[in-house]
Amino acid sequence: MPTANPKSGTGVGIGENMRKESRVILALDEVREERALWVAEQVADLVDAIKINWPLVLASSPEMITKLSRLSSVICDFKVADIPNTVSLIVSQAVRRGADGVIVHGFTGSDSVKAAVQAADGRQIFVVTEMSHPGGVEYTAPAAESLARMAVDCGASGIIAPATRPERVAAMRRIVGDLLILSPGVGAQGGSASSALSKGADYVIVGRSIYGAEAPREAAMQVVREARETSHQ
Ligand code: O7M
Repeated sequence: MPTANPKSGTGVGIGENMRKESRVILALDEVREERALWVAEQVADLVDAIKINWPLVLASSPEMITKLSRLSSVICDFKVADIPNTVSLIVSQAVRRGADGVIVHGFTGSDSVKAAVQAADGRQIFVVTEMSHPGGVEYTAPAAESLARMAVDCGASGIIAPATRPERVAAMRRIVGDLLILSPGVGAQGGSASSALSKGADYVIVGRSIYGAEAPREAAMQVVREARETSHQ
């Protein structure tokens, strides 16, 4: 059975970095609000954070960020891509709602990424480098190395790199040193947790194969088991 409040149970509170235990982050793109909350409750003690993206925010309300933050660390995946002033406004509002981290695009340039880091006020900013879908090789892949270097220079906490191309995770690791690497594309997009983690990812991001499963807790446990086995190799 899920525990009541894993966030307080592990001492991860507002403004603190997310824990690193299972190394699995749930991408909660479920648009049925009730089911989304049920899935979150089912897996909150298993995953290190819950990532919320536009589908669930638009299907419910920004209040969902606050609700989820009572269960888990929350990363707002708004892939913010704008001028520094607008970036700063968006990041501040996400933090005000309870976000522990916010994901931004890097192609907007270093001034926008620095504005995000400043507005995050101690919370974590993650910068997208190469995207995991097939189209990610067209424009993001050629720029990924320089986006990763820029993320380091701007004081970001980490980057996003594709589990669908684990060798690219390894390439990004060589650039970012000990910055965090969060790796989406596991399961539904064809990537595996073990290959992304063994190539240098700190966390894998998993969506449909957990929240879309008939038994999300069992599905999450399966990924957590795979991640744990990889960590111990
Ligand atoms: O496991 P899935 O495919 O159902 O979900 C993957 C999640 O990761 C989903 O929320 C995507 O928006 C996100 N994502 C990618 O799939 N690919 C990327 O390159 C980047 C992200 C992401 O999280 O960016 C921060």
